[in-house]
Amino acid sequence: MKTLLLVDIQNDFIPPGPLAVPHGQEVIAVANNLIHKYPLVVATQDWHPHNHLSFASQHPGHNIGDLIEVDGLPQILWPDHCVQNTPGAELCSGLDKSRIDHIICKGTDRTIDSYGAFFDNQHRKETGLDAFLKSRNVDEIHIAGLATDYCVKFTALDAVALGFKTVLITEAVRGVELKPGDCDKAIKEMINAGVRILRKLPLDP
Ligand code: VGL
Ligand code: ZN
Repeated sequence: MKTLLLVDIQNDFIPPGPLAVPHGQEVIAVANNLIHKYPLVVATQDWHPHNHLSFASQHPGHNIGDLIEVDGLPQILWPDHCVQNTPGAELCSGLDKSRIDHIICKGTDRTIDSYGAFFDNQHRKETGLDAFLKSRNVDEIHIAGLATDYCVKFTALDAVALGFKTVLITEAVRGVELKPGDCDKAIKEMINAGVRILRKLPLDP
């Protein structure tokens, strides 16, 4: 069984959100088309407490984009984003939510960031996505959403490592690209790990 995984298609990641992914809004229409082509659709939400330690605002003297250490792990500092129960954390208003079967929240622990949909960044805690997909006999995951060089990448790498056939649909993802080339690099990493790349789904017969 196949599932479509919609990664972090949330208001704060779409222009003019605080952590807007350039052209992020373009994935909404693509996702709305894809949603009808899968028997199961799962969405993730970045879902941070207001004082999450990935926020630059929690580290006086540091700026957005700085790389620091939190709890012994490297951490890029982001603008405040996807704070639990705020409009910015909601799935984008244009996204067709009626066909989303299950939602996974991540990044809920103040002290640790969580780019991937399966685990936090230390692989200490699971989000429940693996167990949910296995309970539905899912063996193949097709990934769409934001951001190619962070959450999408880590989700795809973890999916392969967990034994899922994993497909990245490139027309349905966009990246942050803090440094030029980050998205290409992320896609190469995914290919090397065994992720299949599909530009778009084949047209209906
Ligand atoms: C993400 C940065 C911080 C993402 C989440 O969804 O790619 N990026 N939090
Ligand atoms: Zn986040």
